[in-house]
Amino acid sequence: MVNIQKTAVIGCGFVGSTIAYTLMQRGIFSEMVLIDMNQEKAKGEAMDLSHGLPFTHAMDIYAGDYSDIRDASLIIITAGANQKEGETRLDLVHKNTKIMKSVIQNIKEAECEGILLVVSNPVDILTYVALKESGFPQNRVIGSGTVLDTARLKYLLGQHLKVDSRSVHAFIIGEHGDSELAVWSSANVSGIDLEHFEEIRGMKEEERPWSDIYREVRDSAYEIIERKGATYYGIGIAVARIAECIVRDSRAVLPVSVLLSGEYGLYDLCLSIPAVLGQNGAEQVLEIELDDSEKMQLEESAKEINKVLAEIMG
Ligand code: 6V0
Repeated sequence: MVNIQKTAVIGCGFVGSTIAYTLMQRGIFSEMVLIDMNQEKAKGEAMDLSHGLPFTHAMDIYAGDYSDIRDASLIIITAGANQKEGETRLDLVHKNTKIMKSVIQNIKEAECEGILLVVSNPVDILTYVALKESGFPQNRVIGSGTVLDTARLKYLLGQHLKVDSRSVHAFIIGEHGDSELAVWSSANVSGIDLEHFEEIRGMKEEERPWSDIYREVRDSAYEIIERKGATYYGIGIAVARIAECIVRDSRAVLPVSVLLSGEYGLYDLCLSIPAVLGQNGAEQVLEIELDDSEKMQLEESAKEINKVLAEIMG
């Protein structure tokens, strides 16, 4: 039996502990188990977080092992090496594939029925590895994908257009990495296309910085890692948002990494695409309108992923 109010975080480094901290503040779970191969680290994080509980919500937070996650409704996987300065996400693939396979083996042995949410990078590749190794149905294995990149895009557009980023509707899709793309053709502010919104806000055409904004989104992780060594707050909040959609069965549309089975003419790979998220995980993968150039960019992104998949799954 799955306990909808129980989650597990596997990997308690910068990202896992920040996710745990964010989830604790949100009050969406009543039980959270932390697992790390460094058990003392998991224990230390659980102690530190628990000391904040008198100020937040009633819940149990503890360090555990795989026998504790059997009834968790959501298993969040952040175990693995992070990018070092100058490394791309795809550079991490060999070490993190090995780690993902061992984590999934443990999850399988625990006979979990919950949803797997992969956060470790390269996330699209590792979501595919998790899906194949677990044998879980495709709706139950998702990656955090470009939810964070999309938030970065909305934030930067909000700054440029001088509007609350929550009123901006736009997606980054494709690989959570260097080949991702912005879907400019349908980007809008509350139904008003960006160029018209710029006019309304009194901006001139020559000030239009779309390509700079795209580059800033794509390269954000490199910029942050160069300055502070790792990224974790943005992804912490992005993962909490995904968790909320699943636990509350809210059916929000977020660009998570999911298996494609013919959508956009692509098969048998995981890529970040808008999907309806609810208690069953990715309930439906959506085919949003793309213009010809966006379709081509998505195909190029899929090619990059397929090259790596051929290497590690072959
Ligand atoms: P970190 O701080 O080095 O933490 C990794 C943790 O994983 C450590 O505590 C390890 O002990 C633990 N670990 C390693 N192997 C295992 C194992 N087999 N079982 C259990 N625990 C294990 O890294 P950080 O937290 O910064 O990053 C974790 C992963 O998240 C990396 O792959 C990052 O690249 C990735 N990120 C993904 C993002 C996204 O948007 N999807 C964003 C930021 C980072």
